[in-house]
Amino acid sequence: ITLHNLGFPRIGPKRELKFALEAYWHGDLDAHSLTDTANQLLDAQLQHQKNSGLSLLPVGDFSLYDHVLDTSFLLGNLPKRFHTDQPIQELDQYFRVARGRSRQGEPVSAGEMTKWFDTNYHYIVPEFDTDTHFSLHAEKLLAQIERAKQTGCAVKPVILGPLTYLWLGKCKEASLDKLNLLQSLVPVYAELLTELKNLGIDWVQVDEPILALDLESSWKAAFSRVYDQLVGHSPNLLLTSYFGPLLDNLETAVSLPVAGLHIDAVRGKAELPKLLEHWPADKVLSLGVIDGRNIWRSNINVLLNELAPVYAARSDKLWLAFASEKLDELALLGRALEQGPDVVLPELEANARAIESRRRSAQVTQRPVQERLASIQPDQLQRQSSYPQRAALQHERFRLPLYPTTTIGSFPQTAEIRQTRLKYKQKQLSADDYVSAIREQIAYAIQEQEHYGLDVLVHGEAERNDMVEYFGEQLQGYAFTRFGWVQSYGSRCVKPPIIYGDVSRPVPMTVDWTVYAQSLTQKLVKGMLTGPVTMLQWAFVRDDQPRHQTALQIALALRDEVQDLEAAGIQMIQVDEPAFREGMPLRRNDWQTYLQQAVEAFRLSCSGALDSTQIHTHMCYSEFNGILDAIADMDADVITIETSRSDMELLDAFAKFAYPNEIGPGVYDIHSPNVPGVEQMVSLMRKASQWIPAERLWVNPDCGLKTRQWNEVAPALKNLVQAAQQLRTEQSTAA
Ligand code: THG
Ligand code: ZN
Repeated sequence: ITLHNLGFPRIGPKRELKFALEAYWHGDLDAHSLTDTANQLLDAQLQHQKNSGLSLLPVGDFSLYDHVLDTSFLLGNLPKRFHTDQPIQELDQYFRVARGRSRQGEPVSAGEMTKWFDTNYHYIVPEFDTDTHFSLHAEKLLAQIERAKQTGCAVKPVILGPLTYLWLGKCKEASLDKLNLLQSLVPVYAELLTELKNLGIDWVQVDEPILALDLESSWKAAFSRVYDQLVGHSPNLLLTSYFGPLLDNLETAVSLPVAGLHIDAVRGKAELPKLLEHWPADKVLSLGVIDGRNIWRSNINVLLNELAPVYAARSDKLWLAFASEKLDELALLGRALEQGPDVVLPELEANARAIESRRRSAQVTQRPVQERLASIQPDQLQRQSSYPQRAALQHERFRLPLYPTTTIGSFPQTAEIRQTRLKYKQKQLSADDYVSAIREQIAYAIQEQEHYGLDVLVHGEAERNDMVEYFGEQLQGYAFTRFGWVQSYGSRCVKPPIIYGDVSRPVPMTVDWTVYAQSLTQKLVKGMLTGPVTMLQWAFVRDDQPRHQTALQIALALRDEVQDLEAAGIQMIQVDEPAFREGMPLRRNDWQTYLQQAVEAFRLSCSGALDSTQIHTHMCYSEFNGILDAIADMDADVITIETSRSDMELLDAFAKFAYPNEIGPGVYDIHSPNVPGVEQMVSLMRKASQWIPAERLWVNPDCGLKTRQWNEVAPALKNLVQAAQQLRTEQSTAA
């Protein structure tokens, strides 16, 4: 049996890559040292995989920022705005596209970022236009292959397939059919594969995860055209699909002339019999049998029972794979299949005991939570009055100017703030001293915001490590890891909490900090919560009850928090749902159920608020096409969204849909260190006001500011306030 994995976490067990990158960007590390660190990490990762007994090592999955961006470089596809006559180091050119600037260079708009399928990972969107042509730049990949060969193991290069690459990209010209680009793209892939063959590579993993999506027939048809052209002078190709079952793409995938096919046998388990029925005897079938999307231990004994007949029927052409760390489970499974379960009986028994003890744990069930869940009433799922009625009350109460300004919630997480939290966690700081230190930070954030002239303030979230982890830490039913880092984008990582049991809120979670912030200012302070859909989506969720049930438990806890904030005098409360869109199932067939349940959970968390309390929500990087009715159905009074990197294009959809409530389209791209100018923001808002009436527009950055520094935030927000003032003046002279 061949054991392999599809890729390996690249950031390093202690986030070594993150720290090296950030040091490089700050000018504390030179290019040579960054490359050194990256190579050391890569070597360690390869060694680790080798030691786990893999038969094939993946290479090409490692990246300094993002593997889709690497593919754009590999294929020579850089947007024109990055072309420059200046001599520029390749590394700096790379970070210009990723971050909108090189180490010292002039700012440039960064490549757009968007979510990678239904995950919390973001990739840099390839850009295409009618002039796009491709050329091969494989030096980096070839160098990595050389390094991997040093291990003495067989090496399996991993590349993003041509169809998925095109599918992920974006055309600046609407008239361009991306599939037409295949003509110039496929020869470049062919050239690459020929080179790999000349290097003596036996297998190449070609990732085509779009096979887990609903594809139009033109895209399905393109698969056979493309792969017919590619197989000729290539090493063996392992066409690789993941993120879900193949469903209607199964015939397409099976009929391709490639030497092997990898499928997601966790989410796609149900179609395994059908696949085996059609399976050609000479073709490799690789099964992704270990869940890479969750942390729960695999039930090896069950897997073994399922796989034993498959193995018996076709042992020579069966591969088993896992995409990340649980390589030991994979090794155990491989040995049990090959040598028989008796050889590894103690390990199998230990696995069974662990599974059983989790099932029986008394920590999992909380009766009162389940009873409350069972007695949810329909009136708990809607606000007392409709939006127009609430808006009238709220506007009367708040008396905000036209184009009110606000921020999304977080302010810079300075080294000092991180130190404070760390010291408190390590008990080097007493609870009293911790509270004073955080209060000082809150006071500073409030004072700064007043100074910039913002209309609606926030407390700044100095007490929060992460918007999901922070709440999880205060809820029952949650557990945490110390080093369970997952890359989110570039150097940014998150540590998803683990939901293992029924969720409840022992005590209020945000009330003290928010009330303190409000006590410091005459302006309104917005309370700041993370919504139930996002709390669920960004955690490792228990797999022993339906996800929706867990979402509703979280929603009930948040509902209590909303009511406590309100009772403490807070008049605006933001319930963030940045993961709302990413939680969407990949297949259209499953959307309706998801959306209905997601909206229900959100509404359960907010609808306890009075009409005169303004509920905000926020979403990042969302593609709203097709889900606007659900977004409207959430019935938040105000929604702030990401639009700045996409030039307000998104608002077109909101306007066509006639979105009924208030919107704050982000005008400041906070993912880049660049400071936006007043004119730039005014012109974005002018564009917005062509689509949405000015009375329903807010002016704000497009996400939280925790990753920025105060010296970037201060000029940017002053400009933002000035932009709003200019818009008000324009509006009143026009009237
Ligand atoms: N939290 C979680 N997921 C997210 C976001 C989040 N996904 C989407 C979006 N926000 C991604 N953005 C970020 C922004 C900043 C950070 C992570 C994701 C970040 N992380 C710290 C770091 O990398 O240094 C570590 C966090 C910590 O200190 O605990 O700053 O906000 N769950
Ligand atoms: Zn955001």
